[in-house]
Amino acid sequence: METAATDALLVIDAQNDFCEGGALAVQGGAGIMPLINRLAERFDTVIATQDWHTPDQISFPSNHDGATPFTEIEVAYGRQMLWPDHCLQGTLGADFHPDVLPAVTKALAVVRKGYNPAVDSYSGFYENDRRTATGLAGLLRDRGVKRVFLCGLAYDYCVRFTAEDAVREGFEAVVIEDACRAIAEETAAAAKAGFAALGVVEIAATDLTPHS
Ligand code: VGL
Ligand code: ZN
Repeated sequence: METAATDALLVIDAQNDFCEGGALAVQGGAGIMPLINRLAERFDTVIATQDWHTPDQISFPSNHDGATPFTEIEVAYGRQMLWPDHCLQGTLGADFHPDVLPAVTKALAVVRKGYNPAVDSYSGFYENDRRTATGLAGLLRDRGVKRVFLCGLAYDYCVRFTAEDAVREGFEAVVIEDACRAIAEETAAAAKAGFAALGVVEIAATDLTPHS
């Protein structure tokens, strides 16, 4: 698959808290950073997302009496998974992983998400209420982007929701599978099914050839 000038690489939540030793560590998370840097070199447009929560974030167990992480609660916009408190604004855990700095340096924008305490946000396009837009779609359109390639963390949550919203927003979406890592097997399988249903394409990094 050849890249085009109208492609963008979306680097999803390549942050310390999603890597080994972080608050919501994804197995193998840090290991994909060198590949993400190599990918970023091949795209004219790179945009990063950054999970960016306040302490009163609704998906934090610490804000619900007796709640445990990885269980679901009912909130105003539907069911919401509780996650270990993570990616607190201004903390080391919310920083980009040091190994991905070349890609983040190349990024023309960092789109932050999850900063609304009452609504979690997996997708880089919309908060989990599915109504509040981050502005990413407009940014991409204004730049003439037609197709987005996705990499980062986590495959089964923020990569998945961003890829699916990209298609809903009228972009082609291509997930670079070996440049992602998932939180859990079962949700990774659900992501795959969702991708197939919505027309999100999956490739390996080696399938990519840069445009001239
Ligand atoms: C993510 C759960 C909570 C992600 C972020 O980046 O996939 N998952 N916050
Ligand atoms: Zn989060």
